[in-house]
Amino acid sequence: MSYKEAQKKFAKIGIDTEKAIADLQKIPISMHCWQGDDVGGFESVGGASNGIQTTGNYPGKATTPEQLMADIDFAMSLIPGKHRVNLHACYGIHKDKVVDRDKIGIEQFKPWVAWAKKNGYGLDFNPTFFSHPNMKDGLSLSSPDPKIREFWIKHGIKCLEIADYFAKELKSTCSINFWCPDGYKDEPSDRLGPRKRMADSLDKIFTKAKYDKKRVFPCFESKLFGIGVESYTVNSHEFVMGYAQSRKILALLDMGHFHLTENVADKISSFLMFFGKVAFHISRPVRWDSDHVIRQNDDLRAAAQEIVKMGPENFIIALDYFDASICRVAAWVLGMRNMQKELLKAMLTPNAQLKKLQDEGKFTDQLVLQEEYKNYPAEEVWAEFCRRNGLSGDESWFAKVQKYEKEVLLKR
Ligand code: RNT
Ligand code: ZN
Repeated sequence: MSYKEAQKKFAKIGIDTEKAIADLQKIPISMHCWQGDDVGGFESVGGASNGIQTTGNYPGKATTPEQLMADIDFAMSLIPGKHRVNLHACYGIHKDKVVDRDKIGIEQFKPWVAWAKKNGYGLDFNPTFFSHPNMKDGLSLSSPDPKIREFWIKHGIKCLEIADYFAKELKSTCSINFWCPDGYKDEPSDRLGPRKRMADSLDKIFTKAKYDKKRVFPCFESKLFGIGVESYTVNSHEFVMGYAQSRKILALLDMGHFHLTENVADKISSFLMFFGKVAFHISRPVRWDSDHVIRQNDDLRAAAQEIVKMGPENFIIALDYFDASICRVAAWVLGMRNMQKELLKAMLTPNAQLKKLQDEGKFTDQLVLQEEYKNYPAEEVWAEFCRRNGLSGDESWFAKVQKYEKEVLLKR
């Protein structure tokens, strides 16, 4: 089937494929730098630790800023549209001596900004509350030790200032996401104390930091449990919802941070109603929050459908996975394109018609059409979208990654 034929078929159910292509072009996705080096960063050679871990030892990972930037550029060249890059504080670029997290500043991020400007990327940011000796007993902002809290409060303040610098320099709003792995492996005796300390530390960060609220969007990410913190996480879903709502910041939903039977897509409309904007980590849990590359599965489809129905401009869409067992560049490109494909499929669904059927109580019609519309020729529209971006819609991007792998990645 040609694009023209697909266009006609969609037109019959009231879908304008040209509008879908134009709308998809406008959706930036924040691509996570940390898939490129297994959340390693440039402060030490130790790798990710203290509440975060990767599995796999696939060859070719980036170990210097230049390599990581080159890999991101290469991946971006195979992804249609203009996108953003999501950095973590541990990716600061240090000259001779590593500047500790409580003292980092724009100096360590100037090369990133220069690179982003050159390539037309927006930048998002994250303080790094892991892979550091000051994660005492697995706690950061909620530690009972005031010195430990003080260190991490300073880090949070510095990071908000760096985010403000990104937004100002790149003339593009910057979302900054706070995720702290704080929690306990076994049943704690006190569940309230750590949460009170967490709230107090965050309040200090948000009141002391100098940043422009119009261009910097702080987000706060919840998590049900983590490896090593199976019994209690300070920043549970309820804690995050309450804190974010009362302090007027955004709550961030990570698809991998809930019970596996929970429908994360169902949460989106409630978030939108009460926060106005939704920050999202698109990930794929497999048994635990194992950070596999996102696939075109039912969960991703459902999330994309909600994003499209609620208005993509109301979302901060960021990917978050880090598979160290496969080619990292392929992992980026595949995930980004999968996200875009699902957004496009959602745009090609006659949602107004289906909504009407729901409101009229015509549930048989709704079910039948929901299923039948899944098989409409979205691939043709995707291929056309890619063509207009100078790319091919099929798997031929992968041969290019394999060539890059042979010529660049495996020579490292
Ligand atoms: C971890 C959280 C968090 C991290 C990144 C690296 O469970 O999902 O978002 O993945 O900050
Ligand atoms: Zn996340």
